[in-house]
Amino acid sequence: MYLSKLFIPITKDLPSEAKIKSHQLMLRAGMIKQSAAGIYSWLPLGFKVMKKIEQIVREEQNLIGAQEMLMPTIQSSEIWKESGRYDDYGEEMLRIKDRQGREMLYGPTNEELITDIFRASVKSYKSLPQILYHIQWKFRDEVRPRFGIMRCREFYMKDAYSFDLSDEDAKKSYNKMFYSYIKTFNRLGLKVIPMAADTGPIGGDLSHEFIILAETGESQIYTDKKIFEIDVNKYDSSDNSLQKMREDFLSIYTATDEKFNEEEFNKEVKKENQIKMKGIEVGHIFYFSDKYSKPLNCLIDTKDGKKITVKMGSYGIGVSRIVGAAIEANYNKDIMKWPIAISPFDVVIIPSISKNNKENLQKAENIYKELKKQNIDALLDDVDENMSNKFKKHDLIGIPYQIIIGSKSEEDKFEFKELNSKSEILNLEDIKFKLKKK
Ligand code: 5CA
Repeated sequence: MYLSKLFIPITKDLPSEAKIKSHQLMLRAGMIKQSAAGIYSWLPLGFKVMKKIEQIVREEQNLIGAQEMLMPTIQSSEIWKESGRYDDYGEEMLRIKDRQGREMLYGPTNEELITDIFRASVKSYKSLPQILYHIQWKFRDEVRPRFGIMRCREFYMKDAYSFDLSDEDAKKSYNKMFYSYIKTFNRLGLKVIPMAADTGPIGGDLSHEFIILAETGESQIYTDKKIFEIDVNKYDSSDNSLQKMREDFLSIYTATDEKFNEEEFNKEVKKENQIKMKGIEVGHIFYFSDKYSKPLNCLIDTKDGKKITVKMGSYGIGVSRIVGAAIEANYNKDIMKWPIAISPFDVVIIPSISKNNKENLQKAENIYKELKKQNIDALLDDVDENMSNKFKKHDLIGIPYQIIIGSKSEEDKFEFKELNSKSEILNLEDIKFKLKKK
């Protein structure tokens, strides 16, 4: 993509409510545009990042055997009345009447709808276990939407639902999802901490939040650095291995404000390992047994002819929130550096251009074509402006690698720079090799 063709309305003017780095950066780099309070349009650059996150989430869900489907955003109130949550959900639920006067709602989550689909389709123990998921917009009428897309009203979520015959099996599904989440966030290039959590309006008695450390987070976190040393690749998806993984995580001190105990923390965690920081919740998993299947009468025939309620859990990832969280975790001293897996482009080519010297642009175009052949997604900054402005702009866009064609480059060697590190002078073959390795 040539930068001159990219729809990227970079702006300097920021609204006063843009208080945190990610909100400011996303507006300034033209990634999103607010269309109403807590409701945003995703412009090409922001959309591209979000789609990359979505695809990694999808691939990791598929790897544990979860099956993708798609449920609508608009739901009927009937099933919510059956579960008892139509009244409980309160003002956070956006309620709509259709032309027949039927009560509808914009889904804030899908436990009821998926249970309704399941009870109509599955009757026998032979069809279990199952994990179904979709990636769909949700609406929650937050009292105080803030921080841009981090706490907004309309947001994009991956929500998965597991169905099992027994509570014991349901906990195995829960462990599988726990494992998948750690792998997902590792692939996204984000350091995540699983924390035992309260279940809130979703319910149940077992729940974990997945938190990314960032000063602007809403949750206070206390933990031990050792948590980042657990290598999830040493486990596999067998029940025993997953149980061991859960125990290994459990053995390390983690607490939010509500559960924090200073004395315990100092006893269990060495001073130099102590982390006391704010964090952003990017995922949340719940095990709630038959909280929904019971009122919705979702019954399964067992092998010995009995009828039992199906045991369930639900598992959310805030796909759109992760875009902001990744910025909060990586934007430092006015320089943004995307983790390569979710960067909007793999590399940006920045030629120094002037009206009477088009030679650098020509070189840049040749490099661009070469990279394209190798499936390397490059952005070519063909805009005619001075290099210092260009660098400022790219500090904002945050593509982690730059090929600079200017005063330091030679006939067939170019300046190759990873953001926040020293540059090297390399020929194109070496640059391609380096980029391919990333
Ligand atoms: N049904 C369950 C799991 S599928 C559920 O809805 N869980 S949740 O309420 O914790 O939401 C899942 C994830 O969505 C959260 O971890 C968070 O990352 C994201 N999320 C929740 N509310 C918002 C919001 N207002 N704006 C942006 N993202 C949000």
